[in-house]
Amino acid sequence: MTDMTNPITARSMSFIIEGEVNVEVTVTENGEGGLTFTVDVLTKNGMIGDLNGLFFDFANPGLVDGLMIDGEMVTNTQFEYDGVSNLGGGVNIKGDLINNTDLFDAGARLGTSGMSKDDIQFTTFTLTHGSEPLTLENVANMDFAVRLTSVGEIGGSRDGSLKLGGTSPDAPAIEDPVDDVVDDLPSGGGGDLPDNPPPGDDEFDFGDLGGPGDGFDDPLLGDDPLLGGELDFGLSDPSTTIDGGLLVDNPLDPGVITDDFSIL
Ligand SMILES: [Ca+2]
Ligand SMILES: [Ca+2]
Repeated sequence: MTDMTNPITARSMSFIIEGEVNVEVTVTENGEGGLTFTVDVLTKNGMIGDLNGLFFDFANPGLVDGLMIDGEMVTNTQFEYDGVSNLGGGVNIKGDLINNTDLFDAGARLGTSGMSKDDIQFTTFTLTHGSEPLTLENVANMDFAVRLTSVGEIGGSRDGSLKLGGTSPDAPAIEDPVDDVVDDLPSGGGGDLPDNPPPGDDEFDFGDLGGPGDGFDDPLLGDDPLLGGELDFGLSDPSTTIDGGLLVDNPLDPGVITDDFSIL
């Protein structure tokens, strides 16, 4: 189940590949590390077409080989950096929209060519990677192309075909819906506690504050009152674990962690 409550993993962007028909592509982070694509043929001047394939560039060359596409109408896929131009069955883009130095990196063939078996004006598929989560940045500002056959007036002969190209936009900014002292604090602090939480913040994460020597530099132990600080998260949290064992701060030997609970 996609967690739609987290905008960080549910960003979406849409753009239109324009031509004799327009094709709207929407890419949405699915909350599980995948990108859900929808491809929608928008009727233009009474014209429609059968979607045959979508080609696109991918920002990270190192991830291309691990990509996968899954969708009900997907009948073939290819992934090869600068190596995808022909998905078979006449679904190719070679020589029309691209130069030979930047071929497409990914392609999904959709249904069968022509409208006789499937007349696809809308479809969806999911792009994932075998080991890495994907974000919109992977497909933002990338070249896209769409292949259509059976292009023509609705109800007419529909004997045209199209190869259309376009470019995806910037990925929308990641919103910061949860006030988080770590990224809301000014950078380069010297380790002093801020006087108050920044507006909208309701808690601090002392373990992440400052750097070495600031008195808050151990996220497990927190600061130690015997060393002049005010807080001791190690004592207040006996469940703190290192390598699976229970450890506590030793009040008799400040700063030293131990698994000896008798000292408490
Ligand atoms: Ca490329
Ligand atoms: Ca078809």
